Amino acid sequence: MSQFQKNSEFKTPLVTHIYTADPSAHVFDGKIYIYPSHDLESHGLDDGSGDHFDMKDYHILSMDDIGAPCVEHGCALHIDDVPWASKQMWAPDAAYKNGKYYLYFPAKDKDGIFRTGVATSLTPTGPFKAEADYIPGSRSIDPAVLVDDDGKAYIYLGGLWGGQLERWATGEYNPDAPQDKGTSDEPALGVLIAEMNSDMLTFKEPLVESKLLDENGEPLKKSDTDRRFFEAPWVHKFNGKYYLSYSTGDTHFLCYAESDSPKGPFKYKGRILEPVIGWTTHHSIVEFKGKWYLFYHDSSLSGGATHLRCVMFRELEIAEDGTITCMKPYDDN
Ligand code: FUB
Repeated sequence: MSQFQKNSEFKTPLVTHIYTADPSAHVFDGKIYIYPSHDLESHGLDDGSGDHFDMKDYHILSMDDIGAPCVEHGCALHIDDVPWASKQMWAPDAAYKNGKYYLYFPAKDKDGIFRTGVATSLTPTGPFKAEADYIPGSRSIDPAVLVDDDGKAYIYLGGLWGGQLERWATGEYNPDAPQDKGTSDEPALGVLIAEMNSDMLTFKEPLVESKLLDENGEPLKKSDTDRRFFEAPWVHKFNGKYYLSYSTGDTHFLCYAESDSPKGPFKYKGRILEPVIGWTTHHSIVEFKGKWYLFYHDSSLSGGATHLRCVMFRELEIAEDGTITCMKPYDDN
């Protein structure tokens, strides 16, 4: 065995009494906190609309150490306590700044449009209090927030199909925009990025789309479904560079791209994880005690139900130049 811990030790769901997904892991005060979606049984159709992901609250997980028991801290925020939201509390993220913890989450507003909400707490496990309205200028799904070493914070978000990113392709909301099925050679839609104001509650500037670039510096095409951005953005910093990782959606890979700037442009570098059991793949990357970990989910706990998932983690191998070794989810690699 290398210096990397055997990943078979980690390949089990962190909790099994509830379904969890989309794990955003952070180290706060020397402990690992995981901010996942809380999957529920639903009556929505599994038809590409995302309606079968009908989540209503968030439950935060924590571990004192790698290998320590995982604690589930109860309901930290319920949709009934979010004045602007109507349904579908999807993949959240959290950040710490100004002595407070911030929970960022997507949900549909009363008009059925995905927006980003923010809620605050003095503790990492909540309960969180939601702001009265969604973040002005927000749209689509899967917010992830990076607080950089200089204290500046950036939000990354976006998701195709049920995540409605295509509906904003012109900058205006078009409910009739077709879903991108990956058949065109036009440039694929990219992740949306904005710097946050120092209050962490609002964007400092409008969201700007950042196209993912190929090895020649050209935007990845919509037809390049093995590499193009679909959803689940996450940014980690390693040796001064910024790494945007994301899901390719209908091809089910986790991939990553590199940039010298937190705002991109990001150049495609490779794959992180081969497809898992289930349709979606969504993750986060975090450093803890000098090692790097990939938190991710699959649908193994429910026997493969797309919308009933479970979160787990494994150690990630990252070379000095930032290259990440691609893993097969059911091997010990
Ligand atoms: O959990 C609902 C959605 O499924 C997330 O927002 C996507 O990233 C996908 O994991």
